[in-house]
Amino acid sequence: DARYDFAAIQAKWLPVWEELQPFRTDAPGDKRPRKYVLDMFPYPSGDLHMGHAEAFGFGDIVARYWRQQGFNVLHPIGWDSFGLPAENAAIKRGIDPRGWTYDNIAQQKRSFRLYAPSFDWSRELHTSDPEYYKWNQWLFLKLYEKGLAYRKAGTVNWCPNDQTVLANEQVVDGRCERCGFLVEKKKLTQWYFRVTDYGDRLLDDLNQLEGAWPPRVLTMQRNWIGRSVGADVEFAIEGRDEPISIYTTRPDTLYGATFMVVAPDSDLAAELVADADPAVRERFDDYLKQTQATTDIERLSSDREKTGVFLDRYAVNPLNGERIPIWAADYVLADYGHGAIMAVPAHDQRDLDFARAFGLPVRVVVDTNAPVTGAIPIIPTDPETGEAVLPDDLPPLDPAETGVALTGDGRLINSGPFNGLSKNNAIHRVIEALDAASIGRASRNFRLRDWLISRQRYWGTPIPIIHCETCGEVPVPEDQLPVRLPDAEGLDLKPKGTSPLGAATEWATVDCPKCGGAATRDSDTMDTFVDSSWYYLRYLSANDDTQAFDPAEVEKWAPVDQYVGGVEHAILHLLYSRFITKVLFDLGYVSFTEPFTSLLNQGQVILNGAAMSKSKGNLVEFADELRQHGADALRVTLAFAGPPEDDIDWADVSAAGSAKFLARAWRVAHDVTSSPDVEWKTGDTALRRVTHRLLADAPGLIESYKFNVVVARLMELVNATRKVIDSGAGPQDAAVREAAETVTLVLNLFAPYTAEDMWQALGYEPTVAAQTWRKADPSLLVEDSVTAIVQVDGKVRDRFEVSPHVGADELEALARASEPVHRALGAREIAAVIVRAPRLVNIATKK
Ligand code: ANZ
Ligand code: ZN
Repeated sequence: DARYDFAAIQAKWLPVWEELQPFRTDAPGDKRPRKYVLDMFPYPSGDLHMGHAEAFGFGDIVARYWRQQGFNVLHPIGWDSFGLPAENAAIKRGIDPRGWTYDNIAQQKRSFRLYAPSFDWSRELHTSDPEYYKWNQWLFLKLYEKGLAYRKAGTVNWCPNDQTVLANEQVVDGRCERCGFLVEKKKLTQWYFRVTDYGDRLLDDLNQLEGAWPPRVLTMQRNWIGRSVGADVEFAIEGRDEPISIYTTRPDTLYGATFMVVAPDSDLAAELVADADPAVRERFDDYLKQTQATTDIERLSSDREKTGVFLDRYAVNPLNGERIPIWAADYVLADYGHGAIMAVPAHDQRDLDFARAFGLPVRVVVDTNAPVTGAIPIIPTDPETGEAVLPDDLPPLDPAETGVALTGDGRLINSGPFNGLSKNNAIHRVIEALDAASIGRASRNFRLRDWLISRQRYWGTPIPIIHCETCGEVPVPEDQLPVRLPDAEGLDLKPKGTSPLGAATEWATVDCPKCGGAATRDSDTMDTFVDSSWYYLRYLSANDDTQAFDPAEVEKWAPVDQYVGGVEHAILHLLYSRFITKVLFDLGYVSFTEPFTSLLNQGQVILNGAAMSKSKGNLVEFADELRQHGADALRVTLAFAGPPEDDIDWADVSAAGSAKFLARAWRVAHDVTSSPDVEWKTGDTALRRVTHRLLADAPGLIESYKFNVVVARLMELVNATRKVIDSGAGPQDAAVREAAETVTLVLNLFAPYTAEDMWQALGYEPTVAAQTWRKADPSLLVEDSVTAIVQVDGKVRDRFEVSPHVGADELEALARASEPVHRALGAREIAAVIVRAPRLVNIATKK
């Protein structure tokens, strides 16, 4: 009498699977259609944690499911193994980041093997291997050739404590994510990828993903890209040859522009005060310092008191010739639009707050009380006479007094030839007029910035550029890739504002590939988001040392059918992958423009309502859980906890309960006594119905990520099977075997070890994972029944269950065939039969 022992089952099947390698995808001549299921690859910062268990568990359900549906499924694994945590750990302990990284990879790998996702291990990759990062460099050069990788002096986030630039995502509430120091802005020469060139496509192509990506991710992407549509307008400046361009979304309000504001930290502001008198300059310099110590979030905040300085310069309104003062104020950002605005205080709240703070004029140019076509005006009445006051007669409330800007639609006033136009018409007409006079044009802007990809760090991909005094920037010739990272030994990795690689003199000193003269390597390394932007393609040719990826393999497998990962990557990683995919499309390397056809964001594993962390001391360790409950119970618990998108509170679930369920399922398979060649179409019909319902429903449920419902249905089937085994029909019933086999096949999605062991108990060879899904028998799928009533002369004589779709003829026939009805009728003759399918048959007899 065997007992369910997860550890023994794991130890039994792991070597069998490693021998069989059932998940390799490279068999020649494999004619099956293909699916590509991908989990976001892990960062090797320690052992795997519960979040990995969850995400990889879910990905594996999908991968195993498609395999059972007859697909050749690619489900690869690798490591995102460059990056700051390794370097910081190395600095702290005085060790090599390489050793730390690869030790962690080895640990995670051991845990993965035991957890047993259906990976194709033959494609394993590590982004920190030269075999991988060589192709990062290749990609960089492709972008460089296209003008999409460039170097510029720009304002960057700078942590004064860590002495390094920070990516936008490393700045949290204006502070350094790691040390908490206030982040400063600094002008540095850095490498960028020109993502903004792709702003329109990155935004518009999101429409293709509607319904296949979580709505909130689509929204986050849209907001991050932040396309705004408006116009550039040129303002002539007194005492300056060149006009100043401003960007506005409201060219219709141009007659209401009563002053201009430039960003204090823009080149333009510096130039405008260059010749100003000393008092003005001094005030400006003070204000600039204050601005530089202010975060963008503060600068953009609407409820902050407005500050600024007058620059003692004037611009000319291009439409009405009015002379307007130019101010510098921090609510205008240097790196958006042109870093300068026309201020229209009557219709823009920020401008109004500023005008009221400094006593600048406010002029209403859109009458927001006037009805515009299509809008139904609310007509107020005069409180004294009770008569309607026509909206045209109501003067708009004066923003200068109310402090509330008029931002709504309306009709133009105080605007010369544009008076009477609605806002939208006026926008078009003003742009036309500006265009005709060559002083403005339609334009748009993105919140999205170019991607700053250089890091002054050691543990990353060296940028394949050589700086030569004669030739300038020279790309490293492709046949000299990879530019290998020098050994960390002897290098000071501590952040000090310049790249540690620069100190590796022997490494950095090279001959210029163009002129042969003395030159130096670029010492920056790439943001690791570059590595992860295209790794999904590398899996397709992971062992190919002649190219980044084989276009023929890409054609076969990509794009990814199902991507699984955390919502923390909803913006940057996905945006960068989408960008690089579009670039590769434009370069002719791939034939699609979106990398991930559908996306599942799993929730977090939390504890007692709170996120788990080492510092809080509430960490549930994956390794402990694995040891205590086994891989299968863990997977089932995660799948059963609720919809996969929701957080899982580990305090509310029971891995022990899952283990009990698994033991019950396992027991059922071991109790089956009929042989595999039973007559399938026999046995307990009620049980067969439950079996076939599950076979029919599970595909739709899995495809809509309702994994928890499938587990619940499995539990139901196990219980129903147990009942029949313990009843008179017993373990030899064919329906019992059918049910047990179905449980095994479906359980393979959630609990592969248990399922494999059950499969063997049922008399089959490994592996159950290679078995195809069984088709439901439609005749066993009758829906719920309803009760039909038969009356004879108004008295109920019989009731029986029928299908809700029963036809009138069929129902009448059933009624006429009923024994009790026969008895009630006796010798009387039927006069009329009224049928109201499916619920009622009324029989009237002749009197
Ligand atoms: C005049 C105006 C009148 C504006 C009005 C708005 C309302 P989005 O939608 O975010 O693109 N703006 C332009 N460049 C700016 C900068 N560098 N820093 C801060 N603000 C800037 O917003 C575009 C609007 O934000 C522009 O339209 C401009 O103000 C301001 F009734 O121009 B508007
Ligand atoms: Zn040269």
